[in-house]
Amino acid sequence: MPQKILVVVTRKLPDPIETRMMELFDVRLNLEDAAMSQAELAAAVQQADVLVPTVTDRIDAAVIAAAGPRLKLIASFGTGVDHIDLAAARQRSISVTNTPGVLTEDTADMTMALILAVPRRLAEGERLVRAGEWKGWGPTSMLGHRISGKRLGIVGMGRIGSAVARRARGFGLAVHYHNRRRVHPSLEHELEATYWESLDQMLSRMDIISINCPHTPATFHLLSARRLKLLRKHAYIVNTSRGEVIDEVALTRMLEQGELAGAGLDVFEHEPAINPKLLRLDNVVLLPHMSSSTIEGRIDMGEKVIVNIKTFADGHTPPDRVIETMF
Ligand code: 8YV
Repeated sequence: MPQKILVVVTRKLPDPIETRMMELFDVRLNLEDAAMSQAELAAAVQQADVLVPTVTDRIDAAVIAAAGPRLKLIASFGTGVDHIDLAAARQRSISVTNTPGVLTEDTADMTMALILAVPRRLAEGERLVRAGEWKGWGPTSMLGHRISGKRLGIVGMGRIGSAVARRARGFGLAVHYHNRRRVHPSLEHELEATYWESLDQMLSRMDIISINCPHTPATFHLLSARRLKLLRKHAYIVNTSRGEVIDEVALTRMLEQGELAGAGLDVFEHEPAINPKLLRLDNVVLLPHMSSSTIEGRIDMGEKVIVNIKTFADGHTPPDRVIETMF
């Protein structure tokens, strides 16, 4: 019988995925789910044929340099690949795959939840009730802002951005977007979306901004201090992509000083650390990077990882191969 390939998984995955992996591969699981250090990652890639990392692992040039001759595939559990040095992997002829598509709807749902939660002060209201401080209904108490009829500016009209746009239309929002490339006219028509070639121009005219682009060297601090200043004082910003896309220090300062109405953040620049100043603000909703956290989504992601590994091991191009020029 041919020897099974050695697959090292860096975090605890859903049980059905781990069970299937044990059937198919010689798999090293992380049942305790303790995050691996850089040294442990380097040791893992010295022996493995395939590494299955997640967003919490930094697969940098040093880890890739430590890879043994057997390592041929990094099959990441997740869509974003900003935690992997793709150029270093390419130089070592190590393929990289991700899990696109299967977390689109879940992430868009959570984006929409934040788009509703911040202007309608949902978390603030919940805190008030739990603190036992609610004194009863009042005609001017807990007033938020109406969603319907407002302008939503989507930064990054890929799969997730489009799924957010579909939901937003149902809530009466006018959809605007900025993307590196204008999307196909049929999609623009379906979403009744207005394209802004200039991000600056779009930012200065929106009521709500949703960040849905990947984090790449080109989008690091895309929402820089200068660009954040273009936003209107009554605007809200929601981020379910990557913290690095927004200059978090500048954003926090503006929220503190009332130069922005509020923010809904599921991701942060230095996760899991959160700027303590953000924690003190009432007009922000802060989530622990959970936009794609559904059991269905996690199982689908695991299935994709398995298919990518199997296809690769069988000598074919895995369906979700990532190449640098995609980003
Ligand atoms: C994933 C994400 O859960 O897929 C992504 O890019 O940000 C998350 O929603 C995470 O990456 C798992 O590794």
